[in-house]
Amino acid sequence: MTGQTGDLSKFAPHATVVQIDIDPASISRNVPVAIPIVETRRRCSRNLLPHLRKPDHAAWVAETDEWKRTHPLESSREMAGCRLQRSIRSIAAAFPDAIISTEVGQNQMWTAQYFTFRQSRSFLTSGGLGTMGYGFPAAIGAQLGNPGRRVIDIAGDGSIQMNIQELATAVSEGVPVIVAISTTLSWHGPPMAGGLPESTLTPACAWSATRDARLTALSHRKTARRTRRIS
Ligand SMILES: Cc1ncc(C[n+]2csc(CCOP(=O)(O)OP(=O)(O)O)c2C)c(N)n1
Ligand SMILES: [Mg+2]
Repeated sequence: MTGQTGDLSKFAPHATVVQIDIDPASISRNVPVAIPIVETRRRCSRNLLPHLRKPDHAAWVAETDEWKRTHPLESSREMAGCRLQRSIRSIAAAFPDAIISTEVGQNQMWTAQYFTFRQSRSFLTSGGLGTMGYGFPAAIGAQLGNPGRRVIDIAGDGSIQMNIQELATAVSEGVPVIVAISTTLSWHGPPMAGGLPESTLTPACAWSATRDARLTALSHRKTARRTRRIS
């Protein structure tokens, strides 16, 4: 709740807000909460988990199934010019059992849609208040925890720069993660005065922005070579 909540007076108007925080000073700091709980996460989870009921999502799943039917992903012919999406499909074909992390942006959205995951608990992505720079350290952690699996960070050319210094960690620790960096021409940024030109919001423009996406895979070995060359 300390992040971007927009107009606070309109924040979740019908919700009963429960805030769990170890710091009493943070309770109701931004949004008035109905139920404050000052507790450590561990103790709180331990006490709350036994009371959770398994939710029934059948209606929601049926609704999303209907959306998938009425708005399917574009056919491969339609995405012929879209190299980023095709590259993600290629990565999925080459490494179908990989653990995938992403950064934030198109790299994340297209990966979520075009990487066909065969195993659960294999997708690490910073949803919600998504944080650029998440994917690479997440990949390093996943690789350390799963030495037998291929781990790939599908990154954007912007986000990778947030934690690119961790290449040194990957090399010095011998962590063989792959980083696939997509180079896009799309525009991101805070809202411009007067809003974005309408054309940049159209799907046609999104396609043309990704037409020029190029994907570069930096393997650990190449990275090590480069690092040696630099040092
Ligand atoms: C730390 C941080 N700063 C800013 C943002 C806002 N933001 C979301 S996506 C994005 C651009 C990401 O660019 P890139 O990594 O190249 O991804 P692409 O969309 O090109 O795949 C920005 C600035 C953010 N989510 N996190
Ligand atoms: Mg980019």
